[in-house]
Amino acid sequence: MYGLVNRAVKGLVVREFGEEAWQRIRSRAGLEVDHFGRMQTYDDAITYGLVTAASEELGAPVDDLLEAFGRYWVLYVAEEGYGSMLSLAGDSLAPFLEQLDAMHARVATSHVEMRPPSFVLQRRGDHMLLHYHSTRAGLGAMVVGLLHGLAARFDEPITVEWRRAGDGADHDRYVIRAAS
Ligand code: 1MF
Repeated sequence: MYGLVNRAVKGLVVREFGEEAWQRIRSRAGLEVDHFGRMQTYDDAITYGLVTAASEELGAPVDDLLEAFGRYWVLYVAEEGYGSMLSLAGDSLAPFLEQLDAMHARVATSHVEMRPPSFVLQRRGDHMLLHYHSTRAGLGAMVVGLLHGLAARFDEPITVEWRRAGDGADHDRYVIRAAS
């Protein structure tokens, strides 16, 4: 994944747990360097290794960390120069999600090594159903966080029910409802 992702992992750990925790996690993950180039691509194993090490070091389930990461990502990329891209993509949840593949396609035209996920949104009366397809395994909890991060950005409270791949579908799905 692009270094931007590993930088965000570091940013979240440092913000929530401090620089020392980050150094322990980095060393547990076996990483010798403490710098990730934004536009450089890194083996996915580095990102997974960081999340696993963080889970062990902090005694927190991987899925909790992935969800926190998803929330953080929305803030992080907005501060790292992608705020106008997010703004152009929509100012409420449903339109934003409906054009997420188009946004990723635009980012991928200049960053050819990107392997973006794909999201399909179905509007269904009192709720929405989001389908998530990815080339990567094990990241479903992150999407829960991404949705809550977007909901906070749009000031649009929601509940999210994660339906993991299995019974009836080969991919993760999310039932999104307005909350009050
Ligand atoms: O393949 C990749 O390297 C990759 C990196 C980030 C693929 C996707 C993403 C973004 N995505 C992260 C989880 C992917 C999990 C998966 O593969 O199943 C989050 C997508 C997302 C969902 C909801 C709301 C917003 C979202 O993201 C917005 C976004 C997406 C991509 C970027 C920024 C914001 C981005 C921009 C530049 C990148 C990499 C990602 O690379 C750079 C950075 C600086 C200079 C040059 C290239």
